[in-house]
Amino acid sequence: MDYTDQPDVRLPYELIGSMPELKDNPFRKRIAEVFSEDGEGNMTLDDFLDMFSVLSEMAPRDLKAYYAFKIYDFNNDDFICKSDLEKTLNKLTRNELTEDEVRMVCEKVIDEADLDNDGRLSLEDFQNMIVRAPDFLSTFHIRI
Ligand SMILES: [Ca+2]
Ligand SMILES: [Ca+2]
Repeated sequence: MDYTDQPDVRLPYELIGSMPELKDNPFRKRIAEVFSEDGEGNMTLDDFLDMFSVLSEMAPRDLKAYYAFKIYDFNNDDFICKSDLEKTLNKLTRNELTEDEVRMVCEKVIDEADLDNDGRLSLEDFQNMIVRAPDFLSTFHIRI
């Protein structure tokens, strides 16, 4: 693929989501949305390169944490609230947990990570959680 003469060409999500690096990732659609300029998963070449540099093993943890936060913030309101967490968990576990189990885990996560007690996770809460639990990002399959 040579896009050098056509910098505005976008790679459609259908193509991105079916790449071997992403096709088994339950967050592929969200990942593509977060990194695409149009927010719908269709990527310019720049979007595409950004995505791969963040997902690579070389990317600094803070950068990964920042994008993980955006990926889990499904409704894009800059907080991870209970419903975002429930969606995240359901995807991670491929819907193998019961509703009660999901609710319990979400409550526990918010309980432990919500440092300013507003019932939801800001980027700062989330980053603190990752510092305390460095396995978090790999457990949560953000590595590709
Ligand atoms: Ca949110
Ligand atoms: Ca909070």
